[in-house]
Amino acid sequence: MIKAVIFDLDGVIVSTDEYHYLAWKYLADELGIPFDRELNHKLRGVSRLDSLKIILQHSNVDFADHDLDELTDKKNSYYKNMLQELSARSILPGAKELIESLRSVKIKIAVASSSKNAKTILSMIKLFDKFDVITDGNDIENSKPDPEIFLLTSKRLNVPPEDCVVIEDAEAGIEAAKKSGMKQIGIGTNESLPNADIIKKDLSEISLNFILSL
Ligand code: B16
Ligand code: MG
Repeated sequence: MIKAVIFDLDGVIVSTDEYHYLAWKYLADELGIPFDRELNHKLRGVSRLDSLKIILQHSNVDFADHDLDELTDKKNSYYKNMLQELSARSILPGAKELIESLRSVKIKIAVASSSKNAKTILSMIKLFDKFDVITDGNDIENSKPDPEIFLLTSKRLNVPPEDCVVIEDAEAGIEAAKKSGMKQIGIGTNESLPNADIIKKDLSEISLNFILSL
């Protein structure tokens, strides 16, 4: 029986996935290397440094020619500038309603985000206090698709993996949830998340009864 729901943040609760895309696009254009939405999809749920490595690999540039820390810092500063526009209006459809209905029946809820900006974002959209546990990119060594973030979150929630369901928009996140032994719901389409057991367009398609039926 489901005792906890673990939400991804970017692209599930809040529309910051678009800012990640725009910030990487800005950096790639500056470097004169290719970057499009298809490649961006592979970066969902992946850490900042690993995302940069994927972008550089696709351009065949030599890593040694670049200071990777300088480039990830640049991308993060573009991204953080965009975050200034964030408000409660950036919360994606159905998120607030699902969070409130889970809280009303005392199902535990957590955020497990690869982002090191996750807590700032949750404060800005005024959802920080709603979760029993928030695990983010500062707490882990290995980002999704490694299961570390979900296993740590399950431990902090004191709920075993088999009683947790993960809601994710990333291929890397679905893979990480599977490896951790949790059920998963993909947010997207069958094409964007071919490995997810269940697919929903957004959180407005997920009811409390649906969660209880899993
Ligand atoms: P940051 P999630 C992930 O967040 C994003 O999907 C991914 O695009 C980003 O590279 C990663 O966080 C790191 O974010 O640069 O802010 O530390 O989807 O796991 O909530
Ligand atoms: Mg995501």
